[in-house]
Amino acid sequence: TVQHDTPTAAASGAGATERFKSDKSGGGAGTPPERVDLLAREVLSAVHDTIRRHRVTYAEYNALKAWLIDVGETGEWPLFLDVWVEHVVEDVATEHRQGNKGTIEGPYYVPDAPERGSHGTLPTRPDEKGAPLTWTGQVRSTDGTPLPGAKIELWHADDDGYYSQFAPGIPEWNLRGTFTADGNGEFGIGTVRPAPYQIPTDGACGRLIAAAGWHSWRPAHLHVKVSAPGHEQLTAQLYFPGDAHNDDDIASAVKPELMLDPEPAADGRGETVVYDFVLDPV
Ligand code: MBD
Ligand code: FE
Repeated sequence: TVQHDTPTAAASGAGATERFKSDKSGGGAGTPPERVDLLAREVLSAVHDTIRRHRVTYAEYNALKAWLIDVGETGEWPLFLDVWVEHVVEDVATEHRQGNKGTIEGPYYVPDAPERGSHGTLPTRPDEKGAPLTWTGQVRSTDGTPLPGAKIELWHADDDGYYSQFAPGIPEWNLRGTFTADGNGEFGIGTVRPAPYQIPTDGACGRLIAAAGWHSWRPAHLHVKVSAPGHEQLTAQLYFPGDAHNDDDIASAVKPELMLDPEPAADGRGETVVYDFVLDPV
């Protein structure tokens, strides 16, 4: 492969940064000054306390400064924040829910993936690697009412751990699609089982992981966003039992409620799984 066809942290970082700027960067505008003052002061004071408690040196301060510059230059602010911070924001934002548990969105969501109907398959390449996975389910409200027309947006990495639109050489909407629940709120999705995922190791986040002696793995996961009129949108990820990283996800995004229970398919082709969603009314 030539250089520009090789997936790099900087290229996926640039993609994630662009994506964020166009979809979400206006979201926090209008945060009142009292709130900015409070939060900024508390975060800075936590940093100051750490410096005093551990007698941080100039060498360490400069290492941090170099690293922060590097995070920006490799475009990894979305990755860094989503891996090490978003899970707490998500917990706080969804703690009141009666319906499905959710988890973090991560940096690789793209809105408006092509429609696949109520029962269909995600777009795959002819030689797509990974065991076939057939998933059926129903979307309901917390009172048990089915939600016909609910939207299920699904996206996941390929067997090499790459997401379309964030790594080179993958068709634009590969392994991304939008499904619409039928008159009973039911849906059926065919895809391939994803592989465990390693966050890019050749950027600033990878350098932090190496310097701290951590690992860079997330368990295999399917990302979803589920929405229906009059209901809170659910952002979740679904996981597979037995994955080596279910208990030590680098992004701290696994919850027991999000574990799938796949079974070998009756026709011998891969696996089938049933997983329903329950949405909270707004
Ligand atoms: C991912 O695929 C992901 O889901 C998260 C949360 C962070 C980095 C890469
Ligand atoms: Fe992911």
